[in-house]
Amino acid sequence: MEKKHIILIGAPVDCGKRTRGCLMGPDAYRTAGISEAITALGHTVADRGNLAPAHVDVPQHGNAQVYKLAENVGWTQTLMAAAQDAAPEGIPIFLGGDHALAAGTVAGMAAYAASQNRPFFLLWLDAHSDIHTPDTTDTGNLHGTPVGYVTGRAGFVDYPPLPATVDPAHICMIGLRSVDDAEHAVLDDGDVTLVDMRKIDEDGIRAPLAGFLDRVAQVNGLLHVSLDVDFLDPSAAPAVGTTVPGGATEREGHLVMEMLSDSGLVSSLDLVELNPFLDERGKTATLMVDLTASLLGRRVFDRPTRRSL
Ligand code: 5AB
Ligand code: MN
Ligand code: MN
Ligand code: MN
Repeated sequence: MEKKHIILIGAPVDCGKRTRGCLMGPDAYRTAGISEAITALGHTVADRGNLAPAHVDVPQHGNAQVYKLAENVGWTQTLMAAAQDAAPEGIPIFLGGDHALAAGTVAGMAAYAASQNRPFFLLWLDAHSDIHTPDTTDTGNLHGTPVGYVTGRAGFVDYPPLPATVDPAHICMIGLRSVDDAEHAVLDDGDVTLVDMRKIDEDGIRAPLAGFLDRVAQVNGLLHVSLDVDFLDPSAAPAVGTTVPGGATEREGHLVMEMLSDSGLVSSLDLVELNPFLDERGKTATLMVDLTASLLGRRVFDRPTRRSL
């Protein structure tokens, strides 16, 4: 694999839901050896440390359930700028932090792609579709809304205006198994490519991902990958507040990452929803670091292993 410059950006976002602990995520990844794993593959790494959210004042949202709106808006502003700042220099990896952070990272990367006249694509690896708006969320937890924001849905009144919206036809969600009614209302007849667990069980995870990557490659797109810990089965990755049984296996996770690595298309990555307070002896943090290493070129053999190839 081509050697890259990797920029680690700590985003200890913990305001996207009521269960606390994701603020410890960036340091758990560092403790699990993320920098060392990346440099061992021959890439260079710059760790920019942890960011803090911009301070903003916003009125309470009309939906009284909405939790910590001001902090979410502040993080969105900060991370949108951080993504645009880092992207010209290398591949940013955003160390979360809960998934609310993707409102900023995805919006920032989409803005960068637009500035380069490159089409922007989003791969969403998650049990959930996270396409609520502050008006449709039942829980009020804004980590369930970043895809709603970046696709330009109405209702994000106090959020920064989007420099570039993400085309739903350029989004592929893999791993889905918990989608709310209000999310079905936008997804069922929409343009997002939806790969739920049934599809994975029937066809395998390779075919749908390969189809999406072909589409990105055909138009020389930039691809942002957002990896939610709960994409994985809780038996492999217990350190998450929103566990949903029946998720992707460790092996499926590695295959996805290896295919992404082979594609050479990935411009940026979110590692989100790790709650180290809920982990078992660092198992989940270590797996997330290993998956990142697969994405950046770690292999058992650096050549095809089948003799027929
Ligand atoms: B995650 C739920 N749809 O809106 C909601 O973990 C869960 O970032 C959102 O994918 C899960 O609260 C957000 C029930
Ligand atoms: Mn998520
Ligand atoms: Mn999720
Ligand atoms: Mn979650």
